[in-house]
Amino acid sequence: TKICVIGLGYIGLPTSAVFAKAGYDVVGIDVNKKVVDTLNEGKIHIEEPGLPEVVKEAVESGKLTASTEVQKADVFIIAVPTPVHEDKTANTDYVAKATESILPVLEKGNTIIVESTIPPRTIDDVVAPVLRDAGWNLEENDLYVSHCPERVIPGKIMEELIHNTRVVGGLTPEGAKKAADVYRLVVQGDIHETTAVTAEMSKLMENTFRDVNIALANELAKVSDKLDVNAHEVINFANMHPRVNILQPGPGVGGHCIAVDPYFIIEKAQEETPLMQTSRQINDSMPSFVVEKIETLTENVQNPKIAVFGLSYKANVDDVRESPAVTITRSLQSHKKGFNVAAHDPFVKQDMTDIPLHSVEEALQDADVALVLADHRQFKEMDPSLFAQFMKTPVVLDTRNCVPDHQDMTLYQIGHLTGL
Ligand code: SAJ
Repeated sequence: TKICVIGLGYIGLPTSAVFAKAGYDVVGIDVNKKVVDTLNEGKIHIEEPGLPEVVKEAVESGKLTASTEVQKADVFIIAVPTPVHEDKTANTDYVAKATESILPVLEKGNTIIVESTIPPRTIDDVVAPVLRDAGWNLEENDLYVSHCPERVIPGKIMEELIHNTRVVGGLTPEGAKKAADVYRLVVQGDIHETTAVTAEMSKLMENTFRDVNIALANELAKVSDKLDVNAHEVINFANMHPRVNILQPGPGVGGHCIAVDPYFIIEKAQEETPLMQTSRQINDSMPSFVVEKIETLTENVQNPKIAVFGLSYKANVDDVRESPAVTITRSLQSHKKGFNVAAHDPFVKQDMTDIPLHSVEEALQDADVALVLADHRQFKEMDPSLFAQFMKTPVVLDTRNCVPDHQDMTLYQIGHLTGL
């Protein structure tokens, strides 16, 4: 079995590596020559625990190669981005282009799997027409077409790729079966076969479920602020109920999945989705809620210095895409109050953002407020006496409920702002 993976990003690259490691011939395709060259040297351009070792081994064994040109294969896995347009509708152009790109090399009996997250009916209405226009009879299974949404969480991709349950939706039942057989080569979790549109909707509902539930936690944080209640205690007690699991409030929802995917459903069913739409608004309102709290904390200070801890969208990753921490930092930088912002992040590297990065000590030196925006393990394990040691006034606003408290500092949390 030869596999051609289109798109060498956070999904395509680990997927290529896993199949190659299992002994299959894999060629990874990317439009970016630098990404291709890096991979052919046995190195990678993204950060993900466990991935560098597997890629190195796979490239050295000759099972994994990369190219900018598609090649003949038995199986094509499409893992290209589906960004959103300005109006939040999905841009499926990359999926369509990837499908077009394989037309010259397709052969009867090939299996085509789209892993990219796509709006409901994209396989039926975008992917299939490209193939039909090229003369393939999909109803007769000239080609086996399916959607198998990726479900891995950044930071644990290598583990989840193997162990997660997969849902495979075929354009035809035979298409689903063929794709399931492909994943059975490496996946140890269960594999369920269904229709393409059901697989599309299942994936989108997983991320929407999470978005709506985080919105509920964020709404609770705002209510708790108004009523002067500790939301973290409330969550703790409520979650002792056997059927309740409230998530954690925070500075907002980031990443390129959960903050985006609900819109793929909303665009197809505007009238029917008030809950999904409101949840997006609540989560998007959190950065300005945080900035307002910083304004209150620095009311009587001229040009306050804010030490920002964490720029990535969540704990222990370097990904700054759609990060609420970046939104908050930029809004402080351009604020009329003239904040002096000094950011620190142990994962994010300087070439990933134009926000200047500093060491812990530099960021804290003479700061008026420390603002914690990511629950990185380094912050959880940090010696909290550092705040009092370096800051002008040891006031900490922790939006992730992660920094240990200390007698020499004043700690506020999103969800527990008593005294503010
Ligand atoms: N967040 C909170 N409170 C919480 C949990 C998360 O504020 O209680 C925030 C995070 O800080 C982050 C955002 O939500 O900013 C999303 O983080 P996440 O860890 O929930 O999810 P992602 O975006 O890293 O990955 C999700 C996963 N989906 C689900 O868990 C349903 C992953 O399995 C998917 O594969 C991935 O989206 C994807 O690619 O779609």
